[in-house]
Parts: sequence; C-alpha cells; structure tokens
Amino acid sequence: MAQCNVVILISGSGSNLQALIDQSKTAEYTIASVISNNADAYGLQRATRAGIPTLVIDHRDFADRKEFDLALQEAIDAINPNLLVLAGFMRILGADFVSHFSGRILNIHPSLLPKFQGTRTHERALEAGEKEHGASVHFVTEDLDGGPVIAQERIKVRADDTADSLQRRVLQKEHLLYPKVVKWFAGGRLAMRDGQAWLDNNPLPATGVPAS
Ligand code: NHR
Ligand code: GAR
Repeated sequence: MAQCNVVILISGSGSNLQALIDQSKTAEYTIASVISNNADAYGLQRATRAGIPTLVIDHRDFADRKEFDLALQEAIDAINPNLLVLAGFMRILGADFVSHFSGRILNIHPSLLPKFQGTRTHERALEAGEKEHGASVHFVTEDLDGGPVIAQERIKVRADDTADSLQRRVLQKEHLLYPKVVKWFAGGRLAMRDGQAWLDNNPLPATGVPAS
C-alpha cells in the first residue's frame, strides 16, 4: 500500500505509541488517530504533542460491551484505516468487532506467547521460574492473546529481577519490536491467512519470525 493509515488504541502511558510516533517520521505508515477508552491516559498527551488527532470513547459510558464495541467500530470506520494497533489497550474486544477488522488488528503482549496470556505476566513469569521472558506481537483474533504470533523479543531473567525490573526491560524491547512489525504490515509484507501469520508469503511458526 502507498501509505498505510494506522489507528492506535491505548488505555495508559502510551510508551509504545511514542515509539511508533518516533519511527513514523521515517516510515511508510501514518498515525491517523489515537483512541483511548480512558480520558486520563497519558498517551493522549503524547499524541496531541505530535499533532495527531485523539478521541476518547469511555467504555463506562455504554450499557454493555456490545454497545462500546459498536461505538468504537463506528468511530474507526469513519477514519477508514488500513491497520489497527493495540498499544497497551486494556479492553477485551468482542467477536463481531474482531471479525469486522479481521487480519488488520495487531497487539503487543508482554510475554513470550503462548506463555502467560492475560494479565500480571511479569509476576507470573517470575513465579514460574522462567529463565527467559519477553514480548510478542500477534494478530488479534477472538481468542484472547491467542491469535497467530508474528514476532517476539526475548530477555534473560536475572536472579535479582522483580516484576518491575522485568517490565522495564521487556518494555524497552517492545519499543524496538512494535515499529518493526508495523513497518512490515505497512510494506505489504505481512498478512493473516488461514489463521496463520505470513511474512513475505512464508507461513510463520508458532513463535513468529525465527531469530536471525
Ligand atoms: N481482544 C480480542 N478479541 N483478542 C485479543 O487477543 C485481545 C483483545 C483485546 C485486548 C490485549 C490483551 C493483552 O495484550 C488485547 C488482546 C485486556 C485484557 C483484560 O482482561 C486481556 C488481554 C488484553 C487486554 N481486560 C479486562 C476486560 O474486562 C479489563 C482489565 C482492565 O481494565 O484493567 O476487558 O494483554
Ligand atoms: C506494554 O507492556 C504492553 O505490552 C502491555 O501494557 C504495556 C503498555 O505500555 N499490554 C498489555 O498488557 C495489554 N493487555 P505503554 O502504554 O507504555 O505502551
């Protein structure tokens, strides 16, 4: 695609959003809008500072998940992006929403999927005595944190690590990983087909792109 228009969904700090903003200056994607379900998300200030339009759609303003999903879908359809990027977005999206944007939603998750789906990933990796930990970018499907993995970044767990220290080191890796994957998508190199992730027309293994 000529220019890939991206909508980014956030709920919080938005440091991954910042990494995507910083990289967009030299890349073939444009951040058309940043949408948050939380008016206090610091990432909204990051977007505004970068001149990117923002929108707040607060899930608490809707009767149920279906209504929220529908409002979100309508707002996004009005922008008509090529890609939706979840960057610390904390609301589970329903099946109808996901199928409406099927193959066009990415998420970054702070674990080496399929390990530690869901929340408290750093605590759980420590409790499990993992020697390695990291982050994964995957296509979003109905299956929560279960869509096909595209790529991972790894860190070594140290004897004195805490959940906080792990989070800090994993987040640094996320900031390298996410822009790289978004650039692949923008360049037309990445797709989801037959429930699998494909890069350059090669099906990717369950843990994503093999380390080079
Ligand atoms: N939606 C679908 N359909 N599939 C996925 O893979 C999704 C998704 C929505 C968000 C991000 C995910 C993560 O990376 C994500 C992946 C929130 C929760 C959650 O339990 C779980 C996974 C993720 C994000 N959310 C609670 C809820 O009731 C609210 C938690 C809160 O507000 O703090 O929606 O980890
Ligand atoms: C990141 O570590 C991201 O992987 C994780 O939240 C953090 C957001 O940081 N995502 C989830 O846990 C999604 N449920 P950021 O707001 O600074 O990008």
